[in-house]
Amino acid sequence: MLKPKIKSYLNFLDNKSVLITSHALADLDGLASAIGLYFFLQKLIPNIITHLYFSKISKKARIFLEKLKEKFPEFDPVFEEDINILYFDAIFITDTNKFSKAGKFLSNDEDILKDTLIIFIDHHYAEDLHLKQQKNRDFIIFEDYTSASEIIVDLFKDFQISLQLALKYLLTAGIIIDSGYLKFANKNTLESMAFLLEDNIEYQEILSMLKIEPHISEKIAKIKGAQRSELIRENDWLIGVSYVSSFEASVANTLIKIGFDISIVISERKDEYRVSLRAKRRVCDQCNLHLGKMLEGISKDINGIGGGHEGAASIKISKEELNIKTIILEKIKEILNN
Ligand SMILES: [Mn+2]
Repeated sequence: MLKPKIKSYLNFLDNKSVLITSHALADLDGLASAIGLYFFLQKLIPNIITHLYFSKISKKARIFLEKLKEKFPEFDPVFEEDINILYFDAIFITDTNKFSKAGKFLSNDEDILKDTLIIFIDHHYAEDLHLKQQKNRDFIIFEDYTSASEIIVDLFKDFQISLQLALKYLLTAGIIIDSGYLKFANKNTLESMAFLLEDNIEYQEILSMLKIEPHISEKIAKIKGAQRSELIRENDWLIGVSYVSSFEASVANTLIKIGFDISIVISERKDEYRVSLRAKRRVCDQCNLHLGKMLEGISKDINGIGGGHEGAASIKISKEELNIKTIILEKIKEILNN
């Protein structure tokens, strides 16, 4: 499916100006898949004009990229500093399945871009989005992949295009992060890893490049989040609910590490709530719990933005919604009791 699809765009993309970007606050997988695609398209289509742009890059991704450039000074994907979105013939958005998740520089202007071809490349659950036929919109979605980086690896493989060493490091890092250090890996994840690690790549070196001592504020958030956590028992499942002012995702992971089966961490920001959820694989499997799908459903009811994976998802909602905790908890209990 991948190769024919890309082939169908070859003629169109020749001599065209193409923007490659990722979701808002690009993480390592977003960054790696976008940069990988940038080099792939350059090699595949000789006369394409590629532009890379990220409105914001997460700290972890930024630090990894800095370390990578130190190790490979010749690796230098060019990031645009300022772009005019109307300038491009096509826009690729990686690690993203819908417009609203792309950087704000795009999200405010979907109508303006109705004549621009936009291709989403993603591995997140996408409802029936990719089935909907929309003019100038295309979706390359592999829901069973643990990372968008793996889709890019497939592109290089399918078209037999070689990857520079630095890019292999970067894509490997993208896969490691999104697969939770391979905890959520499947056959495809490991095949992609094996392909990338063929050369003299030091896997352990990539792991150490990924290590960042958390800032003291994050460590405090984790500790406070754990201290404040409320234990709710539903059958034999232990649900942890906690409140922090930031680092909700990190705190949600911490709660799972200390023994909760499901964690819900609510962070009150200036004009919205951000809620991170995590669940152990066992509860997802046994109870058919898919946090991403669940939060997408809740989003529709209460007008939030939510989604994600089976065992890790998040939702943003306006502060007018006063009982977000109850809404999420009720939904989880309903699923656990089914
Ligand atoms: Mn991803």
